[in-house]
Amino acid sequence: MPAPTVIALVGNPNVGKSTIFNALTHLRQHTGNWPGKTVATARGAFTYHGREYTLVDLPGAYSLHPGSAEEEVTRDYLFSGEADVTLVVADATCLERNLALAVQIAEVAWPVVVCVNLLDEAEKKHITVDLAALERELGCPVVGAAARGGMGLDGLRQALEDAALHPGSRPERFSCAGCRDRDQCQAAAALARAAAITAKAVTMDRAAADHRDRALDRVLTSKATGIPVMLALLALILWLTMAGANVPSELLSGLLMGWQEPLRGLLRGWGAPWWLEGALVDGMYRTTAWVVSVMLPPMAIFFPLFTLLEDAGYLPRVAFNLDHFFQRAGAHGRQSLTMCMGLGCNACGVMGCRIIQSPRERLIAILTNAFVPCNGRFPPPQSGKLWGRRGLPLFRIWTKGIGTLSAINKQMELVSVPAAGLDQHTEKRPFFGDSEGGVEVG
Ligand SMILES: Nc1nc2c(ncn2[C@@H]2O[C@H](COP(=O)(O)OP(=O)(O)OP(=O)(O)O)[C@@H](O)[C@H]2O)c(=O)[nH]1
Ligand SMILES: [Mg+2]
Repeated sequence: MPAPTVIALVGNPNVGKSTIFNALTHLRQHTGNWPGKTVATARGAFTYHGREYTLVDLPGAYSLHPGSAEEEVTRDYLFSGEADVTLVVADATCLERNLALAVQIAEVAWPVVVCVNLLDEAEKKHITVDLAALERELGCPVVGAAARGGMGLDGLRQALEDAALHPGSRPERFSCAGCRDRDQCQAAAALARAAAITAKAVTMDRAAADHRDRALDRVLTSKATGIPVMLALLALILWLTMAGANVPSELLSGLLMGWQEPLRGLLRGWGAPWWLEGALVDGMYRTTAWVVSVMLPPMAIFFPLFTLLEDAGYLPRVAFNLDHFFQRAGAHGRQSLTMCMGLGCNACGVMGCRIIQSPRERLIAILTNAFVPCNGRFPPPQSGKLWGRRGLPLFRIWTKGIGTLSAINKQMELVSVPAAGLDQHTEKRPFFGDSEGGVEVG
């Protein structure tokens, strides 16, 4: 049996690589509406026309000259030469920036297939992509897709098979032998080429395309309304999590605690000694029942609500709104998101710190996440009040957490690892920018 054909899945962040990976392999890689979710390679397999394929989902990259650890992972994998075919996923709504990477990749890897994803979003933004013109200009197969709805996936499988069986010849390579800074020269040439190709293959009604996004961004990220809207939204989520969880918490607690005596009776009936009964019922069972009834309902409310905000593309706006304040404490705006996650569960909050690129700021976020009270440390569920007698300790823990964050950050300033600004986002529905748009903080 021949070895599986290895396909590398590359592209800018948040263009739908993992969505395509999941659709082809039927696995469940994390997808979400912000850049930088995939931080390490993931592998999956699928079969098409009896041939086996291994798909490698790589972290998003803007260029082959890495500016972050994730880009390094992608670059190193591509240069390892393991992949037989490279699938470049591009966002149809901001093709120019995406093509710059595709052009660079075609220089170092072959055969290449380009998948222009998010055609549904492009249509909504009155952007038309001429796939045939793109194919002509790039010199490699180009497939259109809207992967979330499953559109174009059959064509993609076929194009991958064709590329694996008949790689064709690589287009002429760009030469910059005489240049002093080869990397910069290649990057500039790729950008110029991408701009020229986009001009030939993409038509857009810019005013219509930007109207809704700009209007939303004016409300959600402006100085006057951005912070109040954000505070109101986060307060609502917190209130729903704490007050709303009381009802299922009490129900669960009543149900699970009610099983204690029957369980005790069962053990006594079997003649279990008193110490075993105590260890099993008063120790293991009661603790588990307590933890489940206290922690499960808030988590079951908080995480879906947070996911809704994520899928709506609102979370990067929160990071953007708070970046200025966090920078004053020597931290990164994205830390606000990991601190929010910490409210649900500190373990998830710490794991989420992977989204912060700078090692120094990531370390700060990890060390200080424990000062955000997770729902296990919230006031007892019966209170349901944030600011009541029982709510006061929560507020105190919070303020202490923020105080400690500043203090630790001051110490961390001694660690001379450069900090990184927020990168440019391209969130999908309901608002996401194009190559000139999006949220950018230097
Ligand atoms: N409307 C629409 N949304 C899509 C499509 N493909 C992916 N998405 C959404 O785009 C967002 C990003 O998708 P991912 O698959 O996580 O993107 P990625 O390229 O793996 O992102 P990183 O791992 O961060 O680089 C998610 O919210 C997806 O649901 C599509 O064809 N149409
Ligand atoms: Mg991904």
